[in-house]
Amino acid sequence: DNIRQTSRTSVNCSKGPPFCATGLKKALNTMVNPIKTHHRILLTGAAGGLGTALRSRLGMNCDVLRLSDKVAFGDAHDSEEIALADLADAAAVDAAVAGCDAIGHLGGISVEAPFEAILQANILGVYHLYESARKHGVKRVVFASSNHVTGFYKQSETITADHPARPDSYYGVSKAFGEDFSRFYFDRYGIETACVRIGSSFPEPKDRRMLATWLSFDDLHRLISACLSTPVLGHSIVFGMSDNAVTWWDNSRAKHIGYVPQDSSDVFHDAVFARTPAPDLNDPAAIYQGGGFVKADPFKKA
Ligand code: NAI
Ligand code: 15L
Repeated sequence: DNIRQTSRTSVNCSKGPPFCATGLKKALNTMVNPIKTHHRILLTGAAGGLGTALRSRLGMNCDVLRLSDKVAFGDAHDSEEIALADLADAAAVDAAVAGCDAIGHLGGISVEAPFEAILQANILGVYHLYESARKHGVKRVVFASSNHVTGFYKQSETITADHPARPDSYYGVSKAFGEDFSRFYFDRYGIETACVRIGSSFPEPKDRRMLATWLSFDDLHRLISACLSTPVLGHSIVFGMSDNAVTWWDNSRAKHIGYVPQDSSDVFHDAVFARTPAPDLNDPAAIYQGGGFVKADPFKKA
């Protein structure tokens, strides 16, 4: 009944669709002010670290930025709306999604945690979000996936979006679920999603591993803007990283998005090396891309 009849393909292909990265697209991507592509964008996880960083930036992409989280975080500024919602609450999520034409889904548990908590926020939460998107006709979602979908690849390996998932945690499994779930909603209902496997997005890299995984806040915004504005997004997987000298990820399957990072962890290299000890090369946290997540204990009381 609601199956899209048009032929849709995954666009994680090296050639990309006809509209893929052109010089013009790249130029738009690197502009300070990205193009306004949407009327009302919903940003979940708005009270979190990345939500806070994006709040001041994503307003450029839309007329109205609707901010959602399960915790209160103050009042709406100009051109903002606030819609508090626990992602585990289907009705609250539905109310937050209604009236939006794109979603940046950053809400949820962002570290390893007991499975029951992950289940509510990250698994049921994704289901509620996409169901609401389907009901309300939202056509494009940027999903904050994570490098922990592939955290059990070694740091000596370079992977593309075509490598099978190797989650390193319940958390990583939940992000792999989100990637598969969004793939299903693309194939079945035509909702386009960029699954952004964010590396480590913080003001600065905190340790040596993050020199490879770092994504600046400005590059995160550039990447999300590119995902929102590219003519054909399809269902895409893209690694969220800045232009770091050392990297474990190959984004050649996401060229159609036209993301061109402008920042690099390289400027922090010497300072990070000076303040952090050399890693024990037998430590799983130094062997695998997921770092400490590969040995995190979800059963340990905080
Ligand atoms: P964060 O933990 O600072 O923010 C997550 C937000 O989600 C919080 O404000 C929290 O209140 C909210 N939240 C948690 N459970 C919820 C629920 N049941 N209902 C509604 N809201 C809920 O995390 P951060 O760093 O801002 O990350 C944002 C997103 O990006 C997360 O999905 C995370 O998994 C993903 N990500 C972040 C990375 C990073 O380096 N910061 C790396 C990879 C992925
Ligand atoms: C993530 O997925 C987490 O949300 C973030 O807090 C960092 O730990 C990041 O990965 C990382 O791998 O550095």
